[in-house]
Amino acid sequence: MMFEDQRLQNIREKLDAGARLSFEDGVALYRSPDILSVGWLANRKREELHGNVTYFNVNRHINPTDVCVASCRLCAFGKKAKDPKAYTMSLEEVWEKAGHGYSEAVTEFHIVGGLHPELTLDWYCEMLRGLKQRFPQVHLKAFTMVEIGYLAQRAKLSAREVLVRLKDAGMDSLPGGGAEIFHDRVRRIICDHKITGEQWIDVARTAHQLGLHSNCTMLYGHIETEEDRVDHLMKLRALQDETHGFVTFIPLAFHPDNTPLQHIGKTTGFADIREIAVARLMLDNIPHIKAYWVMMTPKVAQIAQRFGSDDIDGTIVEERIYHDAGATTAQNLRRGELLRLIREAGREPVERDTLYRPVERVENAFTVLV
Ligand code: V47
Repeated sequence: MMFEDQRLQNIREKLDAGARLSFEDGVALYRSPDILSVGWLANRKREELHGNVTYFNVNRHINPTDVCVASCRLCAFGKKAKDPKAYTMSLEEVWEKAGHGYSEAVTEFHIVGGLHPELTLDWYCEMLRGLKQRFPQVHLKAFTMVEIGYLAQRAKLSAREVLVRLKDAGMDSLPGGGAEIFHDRVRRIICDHKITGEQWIDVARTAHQLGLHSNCTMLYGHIETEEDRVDHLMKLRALQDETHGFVTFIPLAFHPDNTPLQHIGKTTGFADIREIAVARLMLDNIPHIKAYWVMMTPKVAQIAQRFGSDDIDGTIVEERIYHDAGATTAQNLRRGELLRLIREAGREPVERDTLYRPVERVENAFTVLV
């Protein structure tokens, strides 16, 4: 089979020869109208890496505070401390929230929040210790690189020192948020109060050097160009060559509702699917590509399982960041529904823990097989 689009045909020949895709190849993948051929290439790579398996997990999101000193235009979640609608949980409330709806099935707490001007590094360490004490078997995937950078600035410590202390207190890995688009021109407009793209990469490098795995993300569908997206993916790929610390890449579609960028339209199904496929092809060294159903809807996340994705996130309990920005998806998907979505896509569902070890149900409980 030959592709009609000559640029795609060249890319296919490069991939057949085991060569790495270039910046120009990335732009061509974004610009080709032939989404089926782009998807075919991505699916081939996905099956090479993961066969027929689609991974999912069972986690609970905990957002201890929405108070944030930054005022990122992309965000509908953060609030100023004096806003009557803002909230900050006490430590007891965090621990209580973690236990609310908790069952043996939960293998991960995903913990992120605003950049709070008063909560200290010690407070966060105590929060982690309290969670580990109460839920010793649950993996703590906590704090974006942006939160680490802010805690370091406030505590007048290096990011390394902050990471060491949080790791000692129980942090097991880091989620991928806060990366947005690394290019300065875009960052100045959508998130000018956040650490720079270079700083994000530096914090991730340090985390990986300390033996902590992390995820990585890219926020697309706002004011960025195709070149900005390829640049972002190539920066992630370069760091991964160095550290091998990234586990999963998650493309995040911008949700404009309730943000100062409301005039920007929502992403389309075509754009969401293409993002998964291009990521799979450009990020040849990052093991997993997640189609986050909360953001893309379960229907699109299902189709993504044939366009390069091997992960659909999971039965999340309570999500806030996307729902504050207008997401109308359910806040959780029952296990049975998730299994049906995966099976109807012709894939074999495998429940995983954060580091992709299979989890099996044994006598009504869930244990991790190592
Ligand atoms: O960093 C914020 C994005 C991210 C909006 O690591 C928005 O497993 C769209 O990183 N529209 C947080 N996006 C979510 C995140 C994540 C999600 C699921 C799994 C993992 C993981 C990480 O959400 C932020 C930002 O990029 N975000 N506001 C918005 N209005």
